[in-house]
Amino acid sequence: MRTAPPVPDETVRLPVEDLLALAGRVFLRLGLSPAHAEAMARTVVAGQRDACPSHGVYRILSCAHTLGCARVDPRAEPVLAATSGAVVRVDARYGFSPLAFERGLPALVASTREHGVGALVLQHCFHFSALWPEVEAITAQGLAALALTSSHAWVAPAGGHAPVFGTNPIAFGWPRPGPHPFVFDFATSAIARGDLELHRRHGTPLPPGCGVDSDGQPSTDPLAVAQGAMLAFGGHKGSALSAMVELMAGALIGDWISLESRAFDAGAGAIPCHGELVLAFDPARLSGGDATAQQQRAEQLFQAITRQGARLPSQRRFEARARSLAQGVSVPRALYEEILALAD
Ligand code: NDP
Ligand code: PYC
Repeated sequence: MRTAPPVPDETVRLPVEDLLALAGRVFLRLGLSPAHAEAMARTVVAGQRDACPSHGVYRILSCAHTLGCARVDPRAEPVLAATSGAVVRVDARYGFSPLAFERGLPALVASTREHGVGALVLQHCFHFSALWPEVEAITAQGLAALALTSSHAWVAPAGGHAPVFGTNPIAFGWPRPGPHPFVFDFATSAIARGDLELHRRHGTPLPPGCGVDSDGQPSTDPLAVAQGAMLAFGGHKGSALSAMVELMAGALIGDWISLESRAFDAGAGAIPCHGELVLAFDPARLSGGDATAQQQRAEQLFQAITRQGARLPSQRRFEARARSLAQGVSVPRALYEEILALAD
């Protein structure tokens, strides 16, 4: 089921570098430190470049809103704690998450190479991004990765009707020979909140099965669902996975679950504030000594999928990336003009 809203007809195309420069300028103008502005620009432009509109440059608007209403620190310097065993911990100190991830990545890679597995714990961050840029940064180092984060309590548990869970994405990456890793990254809700917001912005209905209104009745009206509850994908299975994300990326790491993040927000509608857990695995260390057989098995699996005409996750995204790099990144004109206005 395609849950993303239709892309508006009128678009502009910009070279990646130009869009990066514009996004960086806006973030600086909004008061971010240069390090945060650069990390944030890289993240939102990667999303736009890869045709992920819910986590592309549209997020500049939600960051601007958050800076106006929440206790985010736009200049917070993330603090990297001393590595303890295989665990690397970064306190984002209520800044945005991309810089905190970038600051923790080298220590995560080193820890994973040393122990075979590594864990990066991000705490106290305002988190708005897709997780695939993070798992791709890890697969680029020849490591496998699993990333989990909670959000605001927007999603009802299967069988219930009141929001408890965040949209709680799970992303996984496996390094492969060649330019692209195997990567998937999805919300455990039937639709990502970002896509719900875009449906609302464009005045289009949600696909059926994404949420209920405040009386618990099924609804395709994005506003009614925002005021009621979103639903997990796959019924009780998505609901259980979402609970796992709350436990692993919230309770386990000593940070907020989505109920707490939403309470902290107190109706402001800001970006959620919580933690993230990123796990990394060194295939060479875990293979039991036969890394070649390990890689062959993985490739055999991918071929068995693609040979029958099925596609691998992220293939659409990688194709969009190639297109954007060759022809420029497409941005809806109305959104582009809103972003330009923030730069002045
Ligand atoms: P989608 O449902 O769009 O895509 C999920 C994954 O499935 C992607 O890897 C996608 O690859 C793949 N896929 C889609 N269709 C197929 C297919 N036919 N065959 C094989 N693979 C397929 O993702 P969501 O809308 O659930 O999530 C979007 C983003 O929202 C994610 O990046 C997530 O991290 C982010 N998010 C962030 C949150 C946060 O708190 N920070 C909260 C919730 C979501 P492809 O992209 O190539 O289509
Ligand atoms: O799209 O569900 C979402 C989301 C929540 C926080 C960032 N993205």
